[in-house]
This record gives sequence, C-alpha cells and structure tokens, in this order.
Amino acid sequence: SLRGETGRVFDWGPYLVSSQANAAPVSCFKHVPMNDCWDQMVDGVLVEVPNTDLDVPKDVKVYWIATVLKICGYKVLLRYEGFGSDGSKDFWSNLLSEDMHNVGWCATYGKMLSPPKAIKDKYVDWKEFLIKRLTGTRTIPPHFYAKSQEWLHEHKMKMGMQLEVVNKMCVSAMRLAVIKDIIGGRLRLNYADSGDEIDEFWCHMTSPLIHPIGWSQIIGHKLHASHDYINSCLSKVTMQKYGATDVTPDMFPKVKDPPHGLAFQVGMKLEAIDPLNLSAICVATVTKVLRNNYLMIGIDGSMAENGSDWFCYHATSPCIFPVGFCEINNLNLTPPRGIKTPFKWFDYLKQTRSMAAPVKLFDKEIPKHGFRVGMKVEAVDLMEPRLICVATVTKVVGRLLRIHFDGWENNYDQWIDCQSPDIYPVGWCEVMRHGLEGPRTRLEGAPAGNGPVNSKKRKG
Ligand code: MLZ
Repeated sequence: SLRGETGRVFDWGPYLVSSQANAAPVSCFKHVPMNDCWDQMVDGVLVEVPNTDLDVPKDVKVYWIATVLKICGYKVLLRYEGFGSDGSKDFWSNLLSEDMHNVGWCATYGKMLSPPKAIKDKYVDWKEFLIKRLTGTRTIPPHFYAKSQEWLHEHKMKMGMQLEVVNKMCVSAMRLAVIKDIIGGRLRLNYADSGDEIDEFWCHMTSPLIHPIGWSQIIGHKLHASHDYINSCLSKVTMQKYGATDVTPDMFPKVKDPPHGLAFQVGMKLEAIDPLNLSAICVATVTKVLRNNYLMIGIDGSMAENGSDWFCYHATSPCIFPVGFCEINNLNLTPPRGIKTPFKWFDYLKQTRSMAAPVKLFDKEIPKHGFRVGMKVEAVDLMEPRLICVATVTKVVGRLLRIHFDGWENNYDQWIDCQSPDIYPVGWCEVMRHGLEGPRTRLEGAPAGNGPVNSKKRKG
C-alpha cells in the first residue's frame, strides 16, 4: 500500500508546487527503471492519457492528448491539449503508470480519443487542430509501462533465496537471511535462525550490506551462523557448487580494484561516515584488514571493547576519506569522544602515535551524477530501513550527498554516496506501490525504531 507509517498517503504534486522545489531527474539513479532513456523526457513531450473530464459511462475509457509541463522524477504535471494557457485543469500523473501512453497508441489499438468537455466547443475541427499541434512534437517511447515492468524482473535474486547480511544488532558480524519479498529491487529479509520471532531487515539488491553465500569465510569476516551453515559453505565455495536457493557472487555488481594495488594497514587513521550515525563523519581507525581489500573500521572514542561496532568497508568505498577531507571541504569532523576541542589531526596523530592512511590509497573517482542542492528525492531512512521518506539534497561534496528528511531535525540527516541504491526519484514509491513517509508535521509522534544498527545519537 502507498500509506506511510502514519496511515496517510503522501501526494507529491501539491508539495512540489508549494515548496517550489526541483526533483532529481530519473537519469541520476542507475538502479531504477527507464533511467537510460530519460534524456528524451523533456518539457513539452506529448502523451495520451485517460480523459477524466467527460460524461461517459464508467466502463467506457476515453483518452486525450496532454502536454508534459513539468517533470519531477517520475511525476509529471500535465495539461490536456486545447487548454492553451488555461492552467485550471492541470493535473499530476506518473510517467510509469499503466495509463500513460505514447501519441499514436489510441490509433494503433483502436481506442477513443476525444477532447475534455470543458473545451469541446473550442474548435470545430479537432482533427485539424491535432494535426497542426502534433507536427514536430515528441512523445514517449511506445510500451513505456511494459518496458519498465520487464526491467523490474531482470534480476537473478528471487524470493526464498538465502544470502549473508550485516547483523543489525552487532554490525561487526554477518548473518544468514532469507529473501521474503522484493519490491522494485528492494529486499525484505528475514534473519535465519532467529528463533520464533520475525527479525526483519530491508536493503537494496546492490547494497554493500549483503553478500553471497560463503562470503564471510572467503573474506575472513565475523559470522554469526550455525555450524551446519559454516560447514556447508566450505564445499560450496571451494567446489563452486551452490544450491538453487543460494545467492551467488555473479548476482552482485563487480567490486572495484583499489588504486595502485596499495593496501591499508591496521592502525592507520582516516575519516569515515559513522555507520551507526550517518549524519556524522568521524575520526576513525583501520582495526583489521580482511581479504580481497575489505577493511574493518572503528570510530575513535566510541569503539566497544570487544570490537562489536567495527564495520566493514571496502578499500574503494566512497564512505571513507583521507585525513583532512572534512577540513578541505569545510565540513564538521566529529572528533573522538572525550577529546578537547578544537580537534587537530596533527596533534592527535602525534598523541596516538599513529599514521594517517596515505591519500593515494583512497578511490578518488567522482562520477558525473547530476545531483544539486535543493533537489527532492525519496530516501531510505537507513536507521529504519523499511521506511522510505520525502527528502532533500542539502549538500553536494564531490560524490557525497547530504540527505535531509523533510520536517525532521538535522541529526536525522544522512551522508550517502551519489550512487547509493537507497535514494530514488520522486514518484518511485508510487510506481512500486511502496509506502512513502511524508514530511513530518509538528503534531505527530513517531513510533520507536528498530534500525539496521541502533541509532546512537538521533533518538528523538
Ligand atoms: N522512531 C523514530 C522514527 C524516525 C523516522 C524518521 N525518518 C526520517 C524516531 O523518532 O527516532
């Protein structure tokens, strides 16, 4: 259902108008349907849509041509042809709805094309009007809706399959989980061997938090699983004999190679997005080097004695930065707890007798992403990842985006990479029939969370 936690259905149309905001274009999101043909979607494109302004019996469907006045993600503001500059009947729709067709569709499929009753008498010869009006205009590709549906099934992960996922209660370890549902590429997972109670987690199919069967043992990552599972992996991984319900390495995007083949070493200092509080970039340490260029990172000053809050980042992760990154980009660096401010890296390295991870170890690629400050998106609240919320890009730092949840305090903000699969274009939830949390309004309280990892600082 499209309802959010509060039971309400959020409507982007009026909100976009009143906030006068832009939406990030669909072409910014590589993990959503139709992103590759979005360049063709420009203001002025014509479409055939149901004509709702006619007195016809309910079961008769009549269509009319409309102009796209404004594109906000998948959402479009439309005006029926013939209204000229009269905007009184403008309406919002979704380009990926089943009712959205290219011009010519009615003719091809023998559907009735008839003008709205408000303007019926404006022209005597509608045919002539349309011919004049349509020459030289653009429309959407044919079978647009069907193509977007096909795209949605083009993945190898299926319901019932098993994979390894970060343990949300202890982020330094992985656990086994089963895919219970897939919505638009988002997985609803149930942790396996969690007794009777259902222990759920949500993430995208391409999330760095999930891995194929056997991954933890290949990499040398901590794993909370039964002996049976651990033993079964060994033969699977070594013989490359996976079961039909196993999520396998070929189902994941390729991981990059680190630059120069150089490697991080235990004890090196760096700056990292705090996995338990995504609004903060913190002073951090490489606590362990795993195989295949994976690292365990600890946040200085708040590390648990037993390492239970160490977190695995790949050496090429866009969420780790060299010492000095925040200063250069004029961002707040969260110093280790207990350090008297102002924090100075130079002094801290001396005090802790440690070395900054060399700049050349970090991946410096900045993709051309197209995100700009002020753009609206639909973003996963990664502390409660079943929720997708109305949000705004409030900072762009190279490839890094700061996502603010509309109506919430800034300590709910999240730093995320521009290629993160946890942000979606405006209108995505509507297409996928996924709930969407509207901006928080002053009066409502919020239900308690059960995050990926308990949110450390944002409780509110
Ligand atoms: N119980 C949570 C709900 C937060 C949801 C916010 N999403 C942007 C809290 O109040 O912390």
